[in-house]
Amino acid sequence: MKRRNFLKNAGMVGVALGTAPSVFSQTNLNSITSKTSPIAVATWNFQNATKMAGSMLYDGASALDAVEKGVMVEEANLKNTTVGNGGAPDRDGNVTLDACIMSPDGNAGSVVYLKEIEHPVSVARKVMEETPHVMLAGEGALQFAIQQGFKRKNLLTPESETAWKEWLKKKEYKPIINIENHDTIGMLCLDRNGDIAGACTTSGLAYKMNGRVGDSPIIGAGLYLDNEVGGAVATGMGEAILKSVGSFLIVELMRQGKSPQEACEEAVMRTVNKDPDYKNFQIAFLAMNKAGEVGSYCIHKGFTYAKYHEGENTNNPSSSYLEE
Ligand code: SD4
Repeated sequence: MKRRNFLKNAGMVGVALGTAPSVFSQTNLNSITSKTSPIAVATWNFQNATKMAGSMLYDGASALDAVEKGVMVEEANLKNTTVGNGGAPDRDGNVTLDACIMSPDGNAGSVVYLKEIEHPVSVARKVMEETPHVMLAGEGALQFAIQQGFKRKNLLTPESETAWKEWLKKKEYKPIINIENHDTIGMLCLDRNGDIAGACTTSGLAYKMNGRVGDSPIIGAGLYLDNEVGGAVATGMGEAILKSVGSFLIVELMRQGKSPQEACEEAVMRTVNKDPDYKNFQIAFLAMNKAGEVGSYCIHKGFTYAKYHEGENTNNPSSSYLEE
């Protein structure tokens, strides 16, 4: 019955398969997904990123290549103070970056507390492809990046430095919902073969404690996917997302037959029901299943996601638990 719901939700009634989604044969998967045209979705209004990834997908690129190049657009964007170059520093003035990537075969790579490298997502991909590990941190991650040919760069822009010095005058650590700390990019791509890949990259919460790592580079929290089911990404207060392992939860709920929308709603409600402080922070999830259905949900109004599909690049408001 649950499997039937999954197929129904995915708009594929009539595709008769005798097994649960988790055990679909590759042949059946391919026949399902070849009906879906490529899609790129990303947290927030990052239409330059979805355009990059989406056009690559339509040109035949793999989901993995498209998702990496897509999020790199924001890593290089100096105006985005929550990702990559130009990211806000921690309270001691260090710009430390977190990123992860997952490929359709279930492989994953991640870097945390990486300094001086503009494209942490590409280092995460190298961790995935060139090492026996999933995650590298701090000094080790930097050493590895340099060995792989990445160049060191000062990522603290004069603008970010000025803002940080201004912050130091009061040292008030209070993320403002949807305004401060608002531009982490999590992206999911579905390619022509029907394969899904995902990435998530951030400089984390502005003026965080030195050493703090959020949800974004943690497989299962900031990003999770299973190529037999779909994927999910998260943005917002990383501590809350870490505690619910939200992206993993969403993928497992989709596996059980929930639509991406229903799964995102249930994940947000876990936090709302358990954390009495939920009105004081934002969390948001974005999910896509194998049929290209997309869902999103957040606590506070204001979260949007970008979507590139069949030449159309759009910004889409997410529904929210609270109306204000
Ligand atoms: C973090 N989730 O480090 C990230 C912050 C974020 O948009 O999403 N900002 O907690």
